Amino acid sequence: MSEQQTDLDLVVIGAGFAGLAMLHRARESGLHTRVLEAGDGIGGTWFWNRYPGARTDSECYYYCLSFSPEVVAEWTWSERYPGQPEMLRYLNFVADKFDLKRDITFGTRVESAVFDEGSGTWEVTTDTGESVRSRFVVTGLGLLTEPHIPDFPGLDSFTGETYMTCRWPADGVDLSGKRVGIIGTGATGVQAIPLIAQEAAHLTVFQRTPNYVVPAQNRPMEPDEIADLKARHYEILQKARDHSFAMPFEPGHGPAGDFTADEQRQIFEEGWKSGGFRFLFETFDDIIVDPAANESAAEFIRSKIREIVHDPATAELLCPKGYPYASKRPPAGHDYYEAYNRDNITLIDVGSAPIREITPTGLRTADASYEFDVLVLATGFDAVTGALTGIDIRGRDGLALKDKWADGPATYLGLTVHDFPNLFTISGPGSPFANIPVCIEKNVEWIGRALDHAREHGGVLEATAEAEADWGRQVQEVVSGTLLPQGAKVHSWFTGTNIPGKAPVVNVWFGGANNYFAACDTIADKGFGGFTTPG
Ligand code: NA7
Repeated sequence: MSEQQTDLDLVVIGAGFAGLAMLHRARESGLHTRVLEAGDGIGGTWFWNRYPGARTDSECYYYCLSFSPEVVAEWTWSERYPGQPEMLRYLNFVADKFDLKRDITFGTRVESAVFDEGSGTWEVTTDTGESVRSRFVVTGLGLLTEPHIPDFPGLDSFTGETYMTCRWPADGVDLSGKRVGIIGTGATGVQAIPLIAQEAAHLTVFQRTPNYVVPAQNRPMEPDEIADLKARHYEILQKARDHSFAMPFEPGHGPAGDFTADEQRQIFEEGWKSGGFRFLFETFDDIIVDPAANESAAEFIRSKIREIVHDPATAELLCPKGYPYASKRPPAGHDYYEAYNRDNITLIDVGSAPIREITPTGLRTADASYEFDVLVLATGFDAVTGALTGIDIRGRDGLALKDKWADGPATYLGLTVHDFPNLFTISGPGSPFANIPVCIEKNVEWIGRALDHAREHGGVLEATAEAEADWGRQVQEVVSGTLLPQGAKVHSWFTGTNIPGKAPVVNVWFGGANNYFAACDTIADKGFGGFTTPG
């Protein structure tokens, strides 16, 4: 028997960065809110991804929440790129400071959310048999949530231990003395491989597509630096909000073509030393739009790989070719290429000889068999849409979101969907892929205003079909001027092509996070054009 509760203003799905920020904002508007969270604790991405080496790829002082000056003042980061345990401690610090957990129900997976036209409310049901009725629903499901496990024949026949990086046991895994095989060299695999190699007796890496990995250049944070960053936090935040990828970076040196090859190399060297995304955004301004600039950056990275990796055949296998740098989400490395100089690591190219099956003792590719005791799957996510379509969300006339999105997602601002009134999707498809916490907080601010507006105008806010179609056109148009769509041919989650059968469309906004924030603010300032309300 399901219990029914009818007195909620807002149900928030997910208790990661987005859910926590939304709950805090909703309380400011006096909304009776409940957060439903599948995990047994808060954290979302940082709750689930506990694999060795899991850490942020953005620097700590802008990969954080800004809504509370007290939190900014009181929390002190230890590393430039915090590890997963530190991120989880941070989010718990925020949640505890504002007593957020009292409104969060853990261990509760939302199975469906159905709009009832008669009452203008949503009925949300969970895997614990509960049913709650609410005027508004906000999803804070994350972009990279729904795990992708490739359909390898024989996966169940493996007699050793199998672990997904994104479901790594909280108590860790003892890999000492074991032969490990890992499939996947995306941002996750790139973080995990050096650490697994340190622990395991032997590590075999199965790589389908080599990535362009720039070292993150992690280091401890210094006390003076921390004090300075805290003092300037809101200035830094504004700088991030003014940046196309929501990072408080300096502009690049201009177009790469304005510089000689030697000058370019010197600037790339500086970017390499700065680390991570600074290499992409602070070297030249045209790397993601100009093929020649991109190839210069790509060739610089290849030269580094050849310099670092001693075995020339392994180095060549690690060199990405045939697709532009950053057209797949580029990982940040922590002694990644250096790991291949160990004598207990072997790199196998499963791009040219694909994995045919998992066997009881390992796996078989098109041309060889490999044995190991532990299989690690770092095979990515059904990104952006997967977590949303995994819930049976139904709008007007019983329309299922997954049917509406069968040929690709359609949203207005990545935040709302025509025919799904009062449903808001933080970081939904068509919103920016950029430094996520900054994007989340802008989304939350906007949704907070939208909820206030809806309550003042009849209680229902819905995107028009025209506004949604126009936004969809803009999402596709802005990306067509970049090299990013070319990543589609090498299974990029930006374009859905990492998932067999998924509609191959760009599902994030690449027209600049700054431009997106401005567009959202303008729409709210002008009274929510592109939306209908009853009154
Ligand atoms: P990614 O970046 O999607 O990487 C998944 C990896 O798994 C990638 O190397 C894939 O190769 C590999 N993969 C997937 N399916 C297969 C099959 N069938 N055979 C061999 N290899 C396969 O996910 P991550 O978790 O690493 O990173 C996700 C995001 O998290 C990242 O972008 C950051 O934003 C944080 P492929 O490259 O597709 O050839």
